[in-house]
Amino acid sequence: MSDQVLERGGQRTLDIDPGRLLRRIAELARIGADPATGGITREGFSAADRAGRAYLMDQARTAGLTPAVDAAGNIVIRARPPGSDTPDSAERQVLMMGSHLDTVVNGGRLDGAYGVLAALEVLQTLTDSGRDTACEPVAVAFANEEGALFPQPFWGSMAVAGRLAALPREPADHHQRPLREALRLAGGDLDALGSVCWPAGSIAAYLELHIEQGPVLERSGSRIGVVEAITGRTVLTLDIRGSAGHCGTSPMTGRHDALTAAARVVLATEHLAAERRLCRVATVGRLDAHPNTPNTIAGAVRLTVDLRDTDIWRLTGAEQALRRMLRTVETATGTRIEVTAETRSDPVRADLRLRAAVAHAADALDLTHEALPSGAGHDAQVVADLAPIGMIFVPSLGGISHVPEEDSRPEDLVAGARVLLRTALDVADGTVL
Ligand code: HGY
Ligand code: MN
Ligand code: MN
Repeated sequence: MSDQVLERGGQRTLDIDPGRLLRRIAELARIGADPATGGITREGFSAADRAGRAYLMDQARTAGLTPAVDAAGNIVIRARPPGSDTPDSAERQVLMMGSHLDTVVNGGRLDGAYGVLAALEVLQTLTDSGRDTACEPVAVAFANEEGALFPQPFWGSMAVAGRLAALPREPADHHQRPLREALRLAGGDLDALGSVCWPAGSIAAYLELHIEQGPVLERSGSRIGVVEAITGRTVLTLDIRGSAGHCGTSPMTGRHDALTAAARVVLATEHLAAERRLCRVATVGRLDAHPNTPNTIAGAVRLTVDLRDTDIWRLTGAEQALRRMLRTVETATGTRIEVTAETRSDPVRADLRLRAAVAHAADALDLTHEALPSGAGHDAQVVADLAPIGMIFVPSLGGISHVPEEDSRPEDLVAGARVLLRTALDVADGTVL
């Protein structure tokens, strides 16, 4: 039962149901799992992602909660059907908790999924307890946070924050398949994105529980991470257009080889961060060549650039340096390079009051904790447009993530969810903000 009590120094408080949380994490991890690699692939708006979303909504209904899908494909889970609130409760602000269900390709079972299932567990625990709270707790699974198939990362949280009003182009996946149908199959509607935006002031706070995905907590031995800031992130899609041709009959001079142009871009992107240190990290993670045939000169290449830094001016400067470099590559290779900004997410700082609440909750649970920045991006940095944000980390074994070996100790997963519950209780009771 979720209303187990947790005795802590004599104090009796509400507790989650650890077995139920760990069971759901294990069940969800089977969806999109590749037995050959042990990795999980549930790219945003893919069939596997839809299966993971269906699992979450089934669990919510079985728990007596009400899941709903908004036009961007976000899953919003409430204790009662929308509109069924009593007049006074209808005015209540929301305490939003959540993360994302979609994964990278061949990724891990915890990135995103842990935070969503912990949010569900906390919502279920609070609802079952029958407590009246000043804020209405809500659990959210943001759609397509990773941008693994449709390369607009933070898609769902950007819609909630009203950032998708003017789409740079008709969203399509890396194979040019339009998003419209995939979004519809997930319950969304590309023509109704404006309805997804939450009104200013409607969210009292947003809390996201997540694995650290880095080595800091494991090395220090702290059980809980109190996130102080989230890195800024710029994700660009580059379309390089050259001239395809026969690789045997085309002389080396006069070629407009899109793949050699791409190679220059890949190495120059690494150079921006590794040698020139213009930003903290710079990565080309995906590259699709066309026609991608051994004996044909590539006529077109699409690749992604991911730049990160905690300083917005360094991030901006790195992007400008990249764009200057692209002009040089165009001239040297006779290709044209078109740049689309998929997302520019500023670095954000967590709310000091929420940081203090997370630290207080960890103390109450006798859990050691430390403040640390996040090198990973999170929906929280977009929701920060609308509300104060707080993030809670638990240690990642080996400090690795986005790989099948991504893992955390069960006791840490439970501890993190307990900190989320205790923090949510304080925020929902109106004693924090
Ligand atoms: O890329 C990131 O930092 C996150 O995993 N989406
Ligand atoms: Mn991730
Ligand atoms: Mn994540």
